[in-house]
Amino acid sequence: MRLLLLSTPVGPLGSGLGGGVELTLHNIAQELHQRGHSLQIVAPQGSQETLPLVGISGNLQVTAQTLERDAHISLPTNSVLANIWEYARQVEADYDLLVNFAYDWLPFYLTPFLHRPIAHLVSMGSLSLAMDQVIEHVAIQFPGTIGVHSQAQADTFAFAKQCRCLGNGLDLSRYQFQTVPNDFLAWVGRIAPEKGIEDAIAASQQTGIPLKVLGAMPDPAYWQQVCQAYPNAPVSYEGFLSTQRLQQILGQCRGLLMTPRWVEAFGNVAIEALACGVPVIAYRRGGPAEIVQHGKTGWLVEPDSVEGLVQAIARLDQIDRHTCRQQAEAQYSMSAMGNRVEAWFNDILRSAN
Ligand code: HBI
Repeated sequence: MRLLLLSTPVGPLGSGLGGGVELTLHNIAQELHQRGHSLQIVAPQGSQETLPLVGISGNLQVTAQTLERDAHISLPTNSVLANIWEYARQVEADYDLLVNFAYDWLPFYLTPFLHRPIAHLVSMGSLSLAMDQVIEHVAIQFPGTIGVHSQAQADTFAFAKQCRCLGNGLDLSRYQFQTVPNDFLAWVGRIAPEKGIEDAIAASQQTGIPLKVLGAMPDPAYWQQVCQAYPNAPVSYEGFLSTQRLQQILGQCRGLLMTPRWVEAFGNVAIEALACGVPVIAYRRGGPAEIVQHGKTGWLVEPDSVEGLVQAIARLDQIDRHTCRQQAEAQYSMSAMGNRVEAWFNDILRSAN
């Protein structure tokens, strides 16, 4: 297939501004290139990518999760999103399929105006009425072209049944399996209210087991406030690390705690832990609840229950760390994800011709 991959407009690839979708786009591109498909990535100027890439200038888009549910659609002047899709309109005839990674109104609205089929990989759950409406319109008019990462994410939309669940995938060769853990737990993610770090810290204070916190800290004041609430908790902040450093520390821990307050669309961190052989304790909420195999590769806990976390921590030793790595290899490798994505693209092309 000849594929045109259109990236998120919130930041250049490699800047981290695009969050999980940067890694998802790169992994899908890498794997499909490996399989002999020809592809071109289109992304904001300044993007880092080893594969063929066109950098587009213009002003970045505001991130969707900071908006209110009734927010109007907005575009800055000289919008990089609009410029990306003007480029797509000019070159679409050279490709069989366009793949949209942006969680933005414009690509969905433009879908009927373009001539080539478009696969939309939706990276988050329902966030606003305007986005729900425009995605639903495409889901109905172009059946099978809306991809999501988990059923829980799909269920946040009225058109859940029209969504194609793709899971996600990682380059597992970057994650080393570690058999014998040290005596500490880990929490990994952006330190923000929707991630529920307070509960993980409370569990660490109750069990007395040290907790290592890894991830971006967008708001240090929030972190201070959380630490003051739990002065005796044995918690240490390790920083926002590269994958190499992250997996080194993550692989040594007895278990990963996932305490999301919101519906995580997927939970890449859960499969990073499994790849290192680390059991995952997660609230039974969102994507992580579909990843963790209760009692086999971790424990699913009553949402927002610190007591539940504490009881699950006591049962971590019942989990075989080899089983964790095996699940990552079976379901979340580049080839497993590549099979799901390639099948999705083939189905779209088949129904488009
Ligand atoms: N916001 N407007 C907008 N567009 C995106 O593509 C987008 C976003 N916020 C976050 C995001 N993409 C990615 O971090 C997802 O992986 C969550």
